[in-house]
Amino acid sequence: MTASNNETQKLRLAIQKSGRLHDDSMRLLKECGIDISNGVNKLKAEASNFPIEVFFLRDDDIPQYVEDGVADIGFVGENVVYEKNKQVKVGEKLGFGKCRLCIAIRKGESYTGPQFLDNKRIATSYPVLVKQYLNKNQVNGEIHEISGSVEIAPGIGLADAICDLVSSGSTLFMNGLKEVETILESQAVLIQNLQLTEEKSQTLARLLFRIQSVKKAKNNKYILLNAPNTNLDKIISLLPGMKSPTVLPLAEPGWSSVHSVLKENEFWDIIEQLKEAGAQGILVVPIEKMIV
Ligand code: PRT
Ligand code: ZN
Repeated sequence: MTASNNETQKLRLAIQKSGRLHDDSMRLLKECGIDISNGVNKLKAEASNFPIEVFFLRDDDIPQYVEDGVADIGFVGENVVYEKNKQVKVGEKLGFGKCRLCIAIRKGESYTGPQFLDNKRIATSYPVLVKQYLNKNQVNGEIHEISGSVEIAPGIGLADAICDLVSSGSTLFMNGLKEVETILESQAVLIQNLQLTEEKSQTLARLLFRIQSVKKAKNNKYILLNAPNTNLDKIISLLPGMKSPTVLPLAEPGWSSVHSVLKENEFWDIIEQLKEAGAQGILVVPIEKMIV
């Protein structure tokens, strides 16, 4: 075997160079224990402790690079993936970069459903997705592709409606527009090349395992509380836990310490019920990683 055959094939990951997804992408790698602080230059960086190389690119270019195999995988918004429509596998949702692709019209107008858009001019940077939406609804809108500041188009008489990404809604509001349809809910996702080598697939599986552990940890909280033994069964029944809650006797007779894991979204409801059932000294702490 030659030396080069012995070398690990690094998984090449494309992330956004700068912009809304850059920091979260870097943070996710860090939370996965991947250290790429060494040797960062403008184009690419290498991890010191994982067989991965990171390429920094414009988000619009990432699907093409992954289709071509210049990068093996990428982190990019679903909005870009579906607009570019490249031959890539769309995988794990990453939990950041959340937004929606919406149709918006002038605030004063009354919206009558998709037919409102018939023969209207729609300004957008997402012509492919808008065309699909119009076709699905059998509407004949006129698409005007523009690359930025889409929200000003109705105000300057360039369009009757727009289709753009929305997160807080303040851009639409400030431009006298209102959302009338959501055509895509989007967040950052992992995309992958369709022909990864066995070795790269294995590295990807290791990376995915870490990403999933980080995501699970974010969606869960660790809870510790003191429970009167008289109400222990009731309190335990309120706590799902990874298997079942841990119960330890307290120094004070008649009391136990109960430890468990709660889902972020059911957390407030359960806390209230625990208090009603006599739980005291409730501590809720974040979980850094969660391996199940
Ligand atoms: O330079 P490069 O091409 O890489 O970056 P870019 O300028 O094309 O993209 P960037 O950094 O703006 O966004 C990258 C990705 O972030 C998008 O493709 C989405 O997947 C995601 N994302 C999440 C958003 C938003 N939220 C968002 N709110 N992308 C853009 N916006 C814009 C939107 O276009 C509008 O102008 O923010 C404005 C609306 O925001 P609100 O909060 O006022 O509703
Ligand atoms: Zn872009």
